[in-house]
Amino acid sequence: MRVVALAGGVGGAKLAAGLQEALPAGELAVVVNTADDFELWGLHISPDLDTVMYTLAGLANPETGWGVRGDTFASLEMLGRYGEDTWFRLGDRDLATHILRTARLREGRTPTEVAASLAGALGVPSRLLPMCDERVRTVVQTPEGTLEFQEYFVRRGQRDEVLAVRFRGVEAARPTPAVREALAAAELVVFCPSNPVVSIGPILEVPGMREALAASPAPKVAVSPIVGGRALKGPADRMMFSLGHEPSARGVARMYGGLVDGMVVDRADGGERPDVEGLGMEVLVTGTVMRDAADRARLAREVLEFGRGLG
Ligand code: FO1
Repeated sequence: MRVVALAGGVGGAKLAAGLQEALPAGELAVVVNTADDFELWGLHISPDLDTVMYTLAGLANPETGWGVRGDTFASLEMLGRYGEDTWFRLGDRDLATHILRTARLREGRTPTEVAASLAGALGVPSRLLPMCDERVRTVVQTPEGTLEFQEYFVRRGQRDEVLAVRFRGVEAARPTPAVREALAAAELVVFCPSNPVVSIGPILEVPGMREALAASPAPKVAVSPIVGGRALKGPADRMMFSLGHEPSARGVARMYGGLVDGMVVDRADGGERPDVEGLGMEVLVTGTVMRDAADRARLAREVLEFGRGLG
């Protein structure tokens, strides 16, 4: 079954890994948010692409979900000695990825080509697809002013109230041919449990993406990243609330209204089933919290089965 997953960072990567395990090699393509990308010391950093890549390669740090397992921070310590601000924790092994990505982009390769070659070298059997090849940057408007995404997310620890979110440059972006082909050939599209505002949001905002999704004959299923009114990780719940969305599985379903045929909600939110069904969606109620590899494999199998039933 050819599956396309839309994913942001850690939560999305976990379900993508479960899907990869449940499917024959080569049947999964993951379309990844690249609006969190930024530059540091002249290096191009793609946090969500790398989080998904390391997770699919079995290399991710299990404690954080991002970065490389067992990584060391000698380079960062040295940068600190030079007086540099080291708030963004780049590990030594992780740095190799950024060095190579940056070099290849400077040689004129596209982000799609670079992602494919890096993931291929790490033995990832799935296709890792940046949402677009153009440069898109999430900026967050807060009471303290406009912040770059990683400034808001990592440096300031997501403490600011989010008044608005913008994806700079998105107007000029387009889904890549690889993304279009994957969607056209898909038999199921899965919206991973990633932040609907800043992870899945930018993917959907790429002009032409909603049309490509609508044109795909595949059923579409979303897994709610909100469980019991709370985001499992990160600021999705507070962000949804301050932007006028209800922080609930139902609220996520409303945001995806008209785009998905089915919603997977946690048992804690089973009571929201009638409201989600009222939006014209089928609902699967199950355990959605992925604590370990067994959880993500089970959830992935259930999502695939649910999706097949919608087809
Ligand atoms: N997230 C953090 O909270 N702190 C960090 O220091 C940090 C470093 C980092 C390095 C490489 C990488 O690929 C990701 C990293 N992340 C870090 C995660 C990442 O910035 C965010 O989780 C995403 O952008 C949100 O999806």
